[in-house]
Amino acid sequence: MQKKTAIVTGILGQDGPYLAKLLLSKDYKVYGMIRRYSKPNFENLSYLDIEDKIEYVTGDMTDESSLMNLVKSIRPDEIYNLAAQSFVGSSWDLAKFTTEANGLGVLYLLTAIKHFSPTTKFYQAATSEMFGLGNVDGWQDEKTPFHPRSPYGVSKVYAYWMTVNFRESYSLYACNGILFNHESPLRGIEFVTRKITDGVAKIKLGLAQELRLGNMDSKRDWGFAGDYVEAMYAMMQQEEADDYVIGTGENHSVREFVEMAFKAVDIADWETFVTIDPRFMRPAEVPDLKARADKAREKLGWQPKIGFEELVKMMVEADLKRLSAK
Ligand code: NAP
Ligand code: F7E
Repeated sequence: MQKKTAIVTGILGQDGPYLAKLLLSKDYKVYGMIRRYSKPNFENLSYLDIEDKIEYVTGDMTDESSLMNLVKSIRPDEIYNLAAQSFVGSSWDLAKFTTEANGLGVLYLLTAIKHFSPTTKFYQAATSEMFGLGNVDGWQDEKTPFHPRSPYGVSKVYAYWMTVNFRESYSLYACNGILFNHESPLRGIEFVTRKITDGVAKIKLGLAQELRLGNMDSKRDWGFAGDYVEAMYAMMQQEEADDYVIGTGENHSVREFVEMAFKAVDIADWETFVTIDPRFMRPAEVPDLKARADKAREKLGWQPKIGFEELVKMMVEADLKRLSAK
């Protein structure tokens, strides 16, 4: 039997490698889309030992013709669109690029599917940042109104509705995974969880004396990226395409994350190491996110396996190991 094929955009990021590993375990041929670099960084793929198992193809979310060519020449069974300017903090300074890559890029991909490969299934990496201030009694689910608070959130709302619209207009199998924050040892260093676990590991090893952070009060529903890619895959194997909220249903403040990370290295007087730095405050904040993922549990049979404490420990230990090896 012929292997199933999938294009994964954003293959070099955090989620790309976890998803690719899952697809490879299911015997897919995986095409990983990367931009044109003078020196690409395959570190996350080699961390999972799959660097040599991917077929790399060149494309850029801002370059319509590159996406058209890929869809036309590969005509894959599935496309997982994970590529994005995903750092909320930079999206005010890079508002146009963020809009083009995260918003228009999705329109280009959907249009390419419609014209050249209408049976290809499409997964869009939507996000809890679309909710922003929106909540119902402190929770967010598929029916909660969007009120994004950053150019990143706005760009993802555009992509979300374009995905829904192509599903409704052209009967494409196109779905949105509305994923809440998910983390891992592969998380980019500028995101708060990895910044904290890397900083705490450095302090423990005597390589740094302080950790500078912004808003310690905001709350996030943090899960493990390895669990969340299973939900992406499950969404693409249903009878009909649909949109799903994915999260743990438990949230914690940045302060609690910091406390837990220091606890993992047996440092009790953690407050002496933390400095609040206004440079890391945002023009508008998303204060509180908590997923009600009942639909995913009922329809996809999905639930997270790794809890908050285990996640923090996993990330701190990975950073200690990485830094000690240097
Ligand atoms: P990530 O680590 O930032 O990875 C994103 C990838 O997209 C990077 O490899 C980046 O390439 C690539 N990319 C950026 N601009 C591009 C462009 N113009 N053309 C092609 N590729 C481009 O993000 P992640 O955490 O894996 O998240 C995956 C997706 O899920 C993103 O769309 C993100 O917005 C969304 N999401 C993430 C979370 C989360 O908590 N992690 C939650 C909800 C939704 P370079 O390596 O070249 O920079
Ligand atoms: O911030 C606060 C910050 O940058 C989390 C992306 O994957 O998840 C991610 O977006 C919170 C915010 O992630 C620092 O103000 C305090 O309230 O780790 P973050 P994010 O903005 O939630 C969503 C679901 C996505 O879709 C995004 O792609 O932590 N915070 N001090 C800080 N944040 C950072 N980065 N650095 C600080 O020093």
